[in-house]
Amino acid sequence: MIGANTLQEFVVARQAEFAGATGDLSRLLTDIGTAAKMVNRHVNSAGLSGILGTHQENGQGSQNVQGETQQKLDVYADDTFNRVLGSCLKVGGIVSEEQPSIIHVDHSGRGEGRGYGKYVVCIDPLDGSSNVDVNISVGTIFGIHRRKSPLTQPAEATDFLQPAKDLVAAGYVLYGSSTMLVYSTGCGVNGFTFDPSIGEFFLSHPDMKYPEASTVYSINDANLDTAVPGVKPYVKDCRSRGLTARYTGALVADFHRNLIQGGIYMYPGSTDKPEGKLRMLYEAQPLAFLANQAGGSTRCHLHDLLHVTPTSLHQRTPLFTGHAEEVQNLVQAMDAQTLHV
Ligand code: AFP
Repeated sequence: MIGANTLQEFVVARQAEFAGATGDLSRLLTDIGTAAKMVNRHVNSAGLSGILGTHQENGQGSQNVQGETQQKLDVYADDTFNRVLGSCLKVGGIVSEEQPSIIHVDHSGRGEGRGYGKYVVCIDPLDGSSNVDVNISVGTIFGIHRRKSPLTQPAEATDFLQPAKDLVAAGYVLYGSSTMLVYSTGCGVNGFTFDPSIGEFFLSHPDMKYPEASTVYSINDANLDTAVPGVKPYVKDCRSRGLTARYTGALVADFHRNLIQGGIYMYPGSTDKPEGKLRMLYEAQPLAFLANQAGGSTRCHLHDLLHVTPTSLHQRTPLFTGHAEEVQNLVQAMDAQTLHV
């Protein structure tokens, strides 16, 4: 793809490969790139700009709909993505980790024929935000569905509650030692690195695929004893095969490393939390879509997560994602335990 070096050039060049493409999705993807640059600027200067720490409301720490303490940067990232996506004419609704219900985006006051956009976006604006205060990587995760409900009406929950296999695009931004935007529209996975001196994302990781062999497994070791049967013996097996453990506590960072180095990410259900911790719509589904496009696979417990239809907006799910062979090894270990129960 000669000449298609910036994110915007690449998105537009790829659009030309789809007969009948209108450019609407391209516009939306480049808007996500713009919002990512704004959040990136704040994340990178957080220690200097007084934006570290928890968000306060009426002198008290605020919590999001999940009951988690909100960081100042959570609130900034949420506001920024909602503002940018809300002004994109292609967006008809947003579901954010930080908001209790659907944010309806109505463009009817903005000119004739404009109502509600044809795409809905599921977003975790700042994943792993508890890492911010200790200067470790954080990320943004997004998934985009085409609406099913009429465009003359506000988006409905069913527009968001679609299986991951039906996403039209998904991706993440990793605010790390460098900032990267990685996305897929279902024709492979491509990664772009932000050059702060120019203010652009440039194609740096074309056609990302899991390597042949895995070297890493990622799990919160503190949860191992309570994890569903099969996970602990599988981790023991990983150790005996020489895989090394890596876990940052930011899903985007762990997923990205495992995609590049080969590995598996696990956040299982446990005896006290059978659904685990991670959110289906704006964490698990977009990453499952990307893993599949990169030759990997994803399970929520024993089911292929790509085919699961969510039932609620803030649903949680166990998540096992990464190198297809490792996911298969894990499934076999879980199967074996289930058979012995
Ligand atoms: P926060 O955004 O609240 O920090 O949660 C991050 C996260 O959802 C995901 O990015 C991590 O993989 C996971 O939680 C880490 O959870 P544990 O701290 O329970 O391991």
